[in-house]
Amino acid sequence: MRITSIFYVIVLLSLYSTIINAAPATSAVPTLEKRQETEQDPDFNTNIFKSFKPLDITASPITREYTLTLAKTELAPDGFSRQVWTSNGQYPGPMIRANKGDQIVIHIQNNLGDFTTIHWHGIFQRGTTFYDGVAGQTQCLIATGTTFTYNFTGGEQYGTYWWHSHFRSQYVDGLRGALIIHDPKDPYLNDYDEEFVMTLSDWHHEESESLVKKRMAPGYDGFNPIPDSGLISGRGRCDCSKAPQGSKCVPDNPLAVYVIEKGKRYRFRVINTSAEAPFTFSIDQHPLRIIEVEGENVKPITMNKINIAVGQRYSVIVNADKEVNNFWIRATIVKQCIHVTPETINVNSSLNYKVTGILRYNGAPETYPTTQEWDEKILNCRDVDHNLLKLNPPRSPPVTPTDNFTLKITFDHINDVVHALVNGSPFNPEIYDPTANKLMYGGDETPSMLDKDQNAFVYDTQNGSVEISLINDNIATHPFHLHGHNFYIMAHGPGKVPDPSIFNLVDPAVRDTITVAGKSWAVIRYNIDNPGVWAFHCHIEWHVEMGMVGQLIERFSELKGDPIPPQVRSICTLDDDDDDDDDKKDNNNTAKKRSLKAYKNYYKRSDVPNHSRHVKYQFIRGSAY
Ligand SMILES: [Cu+2]
Repeated sequence: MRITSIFYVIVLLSLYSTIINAAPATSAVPTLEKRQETEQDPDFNTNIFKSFKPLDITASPITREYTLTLAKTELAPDGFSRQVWTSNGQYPGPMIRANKGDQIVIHIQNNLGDFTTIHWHGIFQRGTTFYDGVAGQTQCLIATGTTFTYNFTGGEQYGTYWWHSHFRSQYVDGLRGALIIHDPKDPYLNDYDEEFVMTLSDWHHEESESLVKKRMAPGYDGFNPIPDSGLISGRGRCDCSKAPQGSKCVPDNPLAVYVIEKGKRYRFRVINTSAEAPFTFSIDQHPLRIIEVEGENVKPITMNKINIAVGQRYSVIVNADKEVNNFWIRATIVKQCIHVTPETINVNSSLNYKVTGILRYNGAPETYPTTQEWDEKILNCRDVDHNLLKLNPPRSPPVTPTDNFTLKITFDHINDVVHALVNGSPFNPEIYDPTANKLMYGGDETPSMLDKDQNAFVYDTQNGSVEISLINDNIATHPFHLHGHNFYIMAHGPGKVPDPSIFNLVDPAVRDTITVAGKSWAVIRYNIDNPGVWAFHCHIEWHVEMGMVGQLIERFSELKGDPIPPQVRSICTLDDDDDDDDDKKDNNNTAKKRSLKAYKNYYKRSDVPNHSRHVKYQFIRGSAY
């Protein structure tokens, strides 16, 4: 064995022993560390409350291999017991970490009793669009009882990401976790001593599938389902006195507690993993020094409160320079952004919009804080002012885009069901025949052959750039997330007509998720440098189910020559013809076949009018939201 190989093995072994302790040393495929704290407290993953340091640097990039076992488990994140869709028994799912350039191999063992796909939110998937995990766009469904392996690298990417199911509304039920890529050359490495991850989310006591059915029931005239609670890193508190009779609910559920050492500086990576809720985030008496936004280092800027929309992430440095005590962590759901009418699902929710956790200095008593909130008020649904987020080092946007599109977002009724429309059409995922399979090597379609309800936007210019104008023609706020790229935010403003005279052509903010306010426009640009099929969608999951999704087909002339790996294609081997005779003849693949059959039957039974394909559009009423 060559010395370099021995070194490699030693590095690998030491890594596994430090970050993955659940697996025996001999196991070929280690599982992620189990993060249950004590036997008295088995309901929560708790390592998310443990600080960590950057991973050891390796001489060259290495492969990091993980297994996520997905299954439903009874947990009570806010005191109320329900079936939570867990990963390795945990909610939130385990944190996945790697260094810049590492190969990340993740085996998904699907024991959910349902189909799934997993998306790596923010990772560009350069050259691996088929590992982007979007059902109906980049891959077929992972059947229950089977394993599927994602295998990708972040390349030059670093920063704070997350992973979540991208099939139906599953992530809302718990299939979500953090994904961190450390940069050994992080310019701020000396500005902090340790790191924490913190996930924010709204939480529902009813399973999301049932909420989607109500949201898309014929004649429904309310807004998105009101959450029952908000969670910080999987912990929150609901009002058990309002829980339905016969349910299991334990009051005074433990809150999220982050323990810090006085004198140290901490990098908090804060991720909004909500179905809908935007949060205003702050820590009493502790200013937040922003250093990273969605995988982009920024010139540090200090704020006391920041708004974080669904899908967005911030790294902030918190200096433990106050007296040894307890301080409130505040993640307040921005009420102004949650629309409610008397008809709205769960309108009688006892949701406490003021979600809290505790920042506890080591040595402080285990009591609740008595600290006061920062004085300033943020009462809107806007992002942190883009003009304050300056890249470090600076980068300029494309000056003359070669391709441009307009996406106009509206709501309307189709057969008395409210849908979200992109340029007049709700997206209809073709889950048996994803776009990548149609267009990439071995597929027999061209982008022009895609149906209108595929909401495809096609550009094929080498060394070109794209400009997208988003026109939000309704009163709701939409956090739009782009797959495959970060984008430059050229400008945004009220009305329906973008104003190029206010575009920032010098130093605009760059991120992968932007909030577009009600009755407003936003214009973004990016370089055409990543062939693939990229989703572009509102990250409010209810709106996704209603159709607020586009697909960007980037550099088709290269895509059509790129093969999809056999293991990815193999889960699509089943056609969707309902022919029982065929089933009898074909004894291969029976588990998957049965599974697919079950899914199709489920759809037949389902009253979710999600798939409006071949339905004649019938616009009955005017605009709705
Ligand atoms: Cu939306």
